[in-house]
Amino acid sequence: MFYHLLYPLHTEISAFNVFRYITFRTIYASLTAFLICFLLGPWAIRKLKDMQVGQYIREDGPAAHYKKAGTPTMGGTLILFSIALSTLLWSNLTNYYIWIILMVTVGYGGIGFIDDYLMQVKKQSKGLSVRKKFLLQTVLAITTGILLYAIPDFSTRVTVPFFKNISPDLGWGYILFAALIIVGTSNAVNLTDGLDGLAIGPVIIAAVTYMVFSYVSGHVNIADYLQIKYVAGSGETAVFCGAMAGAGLGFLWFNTYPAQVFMGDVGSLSLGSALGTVAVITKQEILLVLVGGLFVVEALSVIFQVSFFKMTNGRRIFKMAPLHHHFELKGWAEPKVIVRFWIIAIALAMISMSTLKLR
Ligand code: 57M
Repeated sequence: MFYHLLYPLHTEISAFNVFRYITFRTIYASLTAFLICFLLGPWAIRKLKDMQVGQYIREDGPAAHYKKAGTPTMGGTLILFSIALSTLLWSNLTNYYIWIILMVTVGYGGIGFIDDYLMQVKKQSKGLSVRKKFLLQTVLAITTGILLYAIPDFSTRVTVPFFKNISPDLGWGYILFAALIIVGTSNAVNLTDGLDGLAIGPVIIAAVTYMVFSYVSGHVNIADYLQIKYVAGSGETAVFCGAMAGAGLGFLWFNTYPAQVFMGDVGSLSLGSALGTVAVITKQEILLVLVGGLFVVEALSVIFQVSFFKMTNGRRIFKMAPLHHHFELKGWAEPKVIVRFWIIAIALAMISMSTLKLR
């Protein structure tokens, strides 16, 4: 909004020229989202407590979690609000990608919100059924794929990290591919969200990584220099990524161990879907497996554990899945698991950035 209101005034006040720059707007989008989350956090936590949106803790989980009973959840509502407001304030609202990514993020947030609301407020033990949740996620992801496919110059080629000469063209199959990435990332972040700050930390790291990729893929000269796919208009999604990282930091202030609030499905599903969508828009789709490697490993630990459990009538590979529970049950203190997982996420982000040169 500032771009539309203030930049045109640069002819009279030359300082307003700064609103033209994506870099400037990205930094201020991060700060705005951070401040909204940070300042409204205490009020939001009080409100959630008043509404008795307290987390129920499963008795079959690690015993260390029993003391978390009653911690307010659905803090993701605040994250979503901060991201959306900050993006609307700082981005160029004529950019198609901004509306697509806002639609996906708010849409997935809505699915998570219904699930949380049924469980936490209406006290229905199951919330949305797994089937309904998956169906809604798939419909929204396929709609996103179609909207992107409909953009005349949007490429249906897939970028393969480290191999600049390999980029298979999926044609209309790209719609399904994009949907798979969005649904997969959303659920993987959801599975990771089981320790204080465990999901939001790597979400911030991935958002910052994709902020860089958004900027370079949307800059014709830099994209050409780095020999990566140029996506006209994708630079603006850097503003969204900045808002996501800022909101994440503001939320982490309250979600860090010992957490005063959890994000709930409204947070985890929406943040995961946002990362998946940015990866698709910037044409760095497969790279997300590396950038979000931690989410992938957590999801794989569940797939292997559940398959092995079923095949062997109750035997396990890990002490408990997802993987973070395994380390907790091995006796690692919760903050140790969290920080070590963050360290891995940072290392993976650095390797991912290196693909800009190693190709
Ligand atoms: C969400 N949710 C947390 C909170 C958060 C198929 C199966 C593996 C699925 C998996 C599952 O349901 N995962 C999805 C995980 C829950 O957190 C809430 O959920 C929101 C995210 N959706 O925002 O509202 C608990 O996680 C802890 N937590 C924190 N700090 C945070 O910042 O400590 C969350 C956020 C919270 C809190 O304790 O209550 C969760 O874990 O439920 N299921 C599991 O993860 C279960 N695994 C399991 O059953 N494994 C089996 C295999 C055979 C399937 C096994 O390995 O034996 C575990 N989760 C729990 N108990 N709670 C194990 C049992």
